[in-house]
Amino acid sequence: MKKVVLMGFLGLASASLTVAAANEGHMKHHAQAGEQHPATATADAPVSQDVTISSCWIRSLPLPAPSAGYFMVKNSGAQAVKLVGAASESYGMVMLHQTTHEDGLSKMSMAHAIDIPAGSELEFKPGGYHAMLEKPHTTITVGSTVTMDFLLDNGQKASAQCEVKPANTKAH
Ligand SMILES: [Cu+2]
Repeated sequence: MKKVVLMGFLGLASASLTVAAANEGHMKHHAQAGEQHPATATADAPVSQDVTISSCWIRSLPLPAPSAGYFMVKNSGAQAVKLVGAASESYGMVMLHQTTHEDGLSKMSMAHAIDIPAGSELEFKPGGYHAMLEKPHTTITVGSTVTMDFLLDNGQKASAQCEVKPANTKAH
C-alpha cells in the first residue's frame, strides 16, 4: 500500500510534494513498468510546418531519478496528428507519459499516441501528460537548455529548446 500512497503524492504535484517523494515515486514507477522502450529516432525526420512546441521546461531531479519535461503542443495545420515519441541528445531515453487520477489516487502510464486535433493545442503539465527523460549523458544543470525532438505519426518532427528548472518548480 505504501507505494500507492507515494505515487498519489507524486501525481498531485502539490506544494507539499518533496523532492524525495518525487524521486522515489518515479523510481518505483519505472522499476514496476518493466517494459522495453526502444529509443525514438528523430534525426532524419523532416521538420513539421504545422506542429510547434513552445514553453518547454524540464524539472531537474537528483540522479538517478529521471527528469520530467513539460510544454505546449500546437497543431496549426488542417490535419490531425498524433505525438508518438520524443528524443533528446542529452538523454539516453525519452518517453511520453500520462498521469491519471482515479479514486483520489494518481498513477503514471505510457502514452503511445497522443491526439493533437487540427487547430488545437495540448498542454503537457504536472499532473497530466509529460515527457519522462531518462539516462542523462551528462549532468543536466539548472539554468541550462536542452533540445528535445518530438516525433509525429506522419513521420515529421517538432523540436523545442527546453529550460532546465529546479525540482520544486510548480509551473512555467
Ligand atoms: Cu512519468
